Amino acid sequence: MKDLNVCRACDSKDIFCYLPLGDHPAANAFVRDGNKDTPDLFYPLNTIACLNCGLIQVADPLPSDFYVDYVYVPSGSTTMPEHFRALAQRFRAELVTSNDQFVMDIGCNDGLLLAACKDEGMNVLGIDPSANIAELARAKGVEVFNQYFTSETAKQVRETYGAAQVIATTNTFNHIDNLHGFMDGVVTLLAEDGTFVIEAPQALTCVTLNEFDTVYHEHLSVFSAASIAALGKRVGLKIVDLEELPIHGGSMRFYLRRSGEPTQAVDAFMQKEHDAQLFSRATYEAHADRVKGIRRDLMQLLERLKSEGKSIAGYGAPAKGNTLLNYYGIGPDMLDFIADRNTLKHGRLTPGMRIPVVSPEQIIEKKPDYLLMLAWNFRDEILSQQQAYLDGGGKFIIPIPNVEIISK
Ligand code: DWN
Repeated sequence: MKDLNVCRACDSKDIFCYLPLGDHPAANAFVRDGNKDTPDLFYPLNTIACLNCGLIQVADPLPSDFYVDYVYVPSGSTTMPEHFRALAQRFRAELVTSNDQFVMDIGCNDGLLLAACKDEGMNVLGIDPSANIAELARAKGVEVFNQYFTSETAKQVRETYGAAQVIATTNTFNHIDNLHGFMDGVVTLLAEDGTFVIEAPQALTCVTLNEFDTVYHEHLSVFSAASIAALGKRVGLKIVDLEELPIHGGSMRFYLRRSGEPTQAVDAFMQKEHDAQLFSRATYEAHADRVKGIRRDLMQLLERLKSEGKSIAGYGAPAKGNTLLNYYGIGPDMLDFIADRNTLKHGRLTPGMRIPVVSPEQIIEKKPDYLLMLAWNFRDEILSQQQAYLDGGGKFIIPIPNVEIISK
């Protein structure tokens, strides 16, 4: 297992582990029926902060072919298709000036963003290593270069397809161990006046809203604006604009180009990170204390409800849910099942705590008294979708940013 001796973004040695989460299985390694007798592989999960650039990071233990058989698709919510349609419209309006220019999406998954770009009349190419998910993108008419993105594949793509006017990467940049090699590939592939667009969860909300569960072996990094600036500077790119996004508990979208004046939003957000003390050890120690406080409150609540004979299940089987369940030690003795809409997860067990994942119909059938909402980042969508459950007297427990009970 590789240790992290210097920061993955800025090479600083001023890094420290503020939240050792113990040994965890890979958060998306949902156990197939046929593998129930095979023990899970566990890896240390130590959350580390860089006090120089504010990058939150973990060491990368996952096997190199981990993403070839993948279960996550963004289409499991109604929020994401709308989100990507708006992004495609911004590309059309501001970044792509002619139809022969390419929009490339690294980690294109099921092609949700590129399909929206095609609808806007743009030329698109997806780059993604996951063989099974790439088929979903191709079914949407999106061509996929089915490989990991490295500085080597960047050369191949450029030779075959030419330069990219826009290179997008959404919820993938945080999966990359060799960020420097990735950035070298980006500047190889990017047109001279092209734009590199990074969308990923942000460090500031991760720390201030106690979102410790969004850090797991797949999510090697949670980015501050300062860490993105450091990565860009190394290859001659600078942040010219950025947006704060409410999705996934708080994300950022960064626009990087070789030249151009940064908008005011860039300086304003950099100042916000300083004002929030994102480069001070005390900020992370306070976060770790709050995370332990949530454990105390949540476990006391679950144990009391169980002692009162209440039935409890889970709603949403996100990867982040497995960080929470494994760190807090919540298993099938506490949650009868976890309901999730993503059929790729049905009939599987959650990694580590081995709780069965079922279709949401089971909620109507089994009528659990309480549902622990592990997909808390889709709180509003789930509460409106599950109104009938609430009307029937069911209650939700929301664990992040603080333990809360929601009833009718
Ligand atoms: O970067 C990543 C993020 C974007 O997505 C990946 N590395 C892994 C994945 O993380 P996650 O699994 O924590 O993501 P989500 O999108 O928070 O997962 C939500 C889960 O909840 C999905 O399995 C779908 C499910 N869901 C549901 O059953 N009913 C979601 C909604 C909105 C619903 O109504």
